[in-house]
Amino acid sequence: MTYQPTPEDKFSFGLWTVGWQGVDPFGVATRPALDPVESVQKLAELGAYGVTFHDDDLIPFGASEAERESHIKRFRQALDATGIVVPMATTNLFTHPVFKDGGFTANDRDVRRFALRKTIRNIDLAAELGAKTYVAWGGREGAESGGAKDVRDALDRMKEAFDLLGEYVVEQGYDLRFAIEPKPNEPRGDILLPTIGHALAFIERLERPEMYGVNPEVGHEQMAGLNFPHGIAQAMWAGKLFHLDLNGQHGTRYDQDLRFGAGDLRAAFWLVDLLERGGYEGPRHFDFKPPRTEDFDGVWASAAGCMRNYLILKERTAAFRADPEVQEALRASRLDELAQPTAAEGLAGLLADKGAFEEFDVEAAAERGMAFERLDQLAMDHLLAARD
Ligand SMILES: [Mn+2]
Repeated sequence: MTYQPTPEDKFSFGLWTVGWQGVDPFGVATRPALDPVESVQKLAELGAYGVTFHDDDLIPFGASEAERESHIKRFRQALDATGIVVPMATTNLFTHPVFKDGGFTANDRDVRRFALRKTIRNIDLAAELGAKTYVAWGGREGAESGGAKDVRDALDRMKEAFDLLGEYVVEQGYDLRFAIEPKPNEPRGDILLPTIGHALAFIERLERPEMYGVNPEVGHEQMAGLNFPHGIAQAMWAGKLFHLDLNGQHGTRYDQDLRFGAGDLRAAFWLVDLLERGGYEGPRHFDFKPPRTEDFDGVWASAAGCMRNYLILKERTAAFRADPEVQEALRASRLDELAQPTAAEGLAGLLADKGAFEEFDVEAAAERGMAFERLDQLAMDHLLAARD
């Protein structure tokens, strides 16, 4: 295996990932700005298929109409020349100081109206460039103190914003769906819709719930101490995994945005297993930050590493599933039984079945081992390539 990515692997990167200059709360930039055109060319060389962007990644905030057109034109030429596509776009509602208290849920009504218009403007561009998914990460939608935000009012405003955006997309006839990106904190002390579960529940309160799904990020769920593959599985089960952000994170600390495969490698193994077995057909999108220790060689090594690690894990999980000993171990752990309905014959049948209760040998069932440890060690052996 060479682990050489091709466009068929559907790997995509945000312009803001490889273009991150290394500005953090304690230090200034360690790398110069990267021209989006160069990013597109380099990502194409590395074997990626797509690039994504916030409006401000492509067109500097406050640019004139003429400047805007020229940035878009150059970008479009790079896309055409390389065959790189734009599967997703999103809005920056967090960098400019006007968004210090949020966009869709800012207490200032005029800021909320500006945020909606800024989003709508970039939705037009996203549709023009062929994007099918519009991501919304509300990084500044939150608070640092209890009295500062009436969360129920803020959720009303969040719903209002998404309903208006959905109405706009329907009116324009765009083939575009929204993906809400949860995050528990950072930059706000507490962010609204902090986890996949919160976002899934919120979506069901919208006027057109079918237009909205989630864009979960590995590190964001892990910052909340949650099991990312479990969250992804529930999003898939709900038909709501519209997009996802792959990266790496070491547990509950600041948002590390390490390259995919760094951080919790076992979670990454089970995630790739789930995506590849579960029929996820969307982009494998990387939202990471090449550490500020790196020069541009390190940036591209980091981007290549994201894709390489995905392909290695894809191979490792396929080998795990194909191994006859694993299949036997899965049966020993009764995964096939979990896939069977508990009472296919219906409630009456369950109530009439003495074997289910009156004559059930509770003690014998309690004594049965589940054989999960053997199964998990087989997974470890495959992950570490110790069974080849
Ligand atoms: Mn992140």
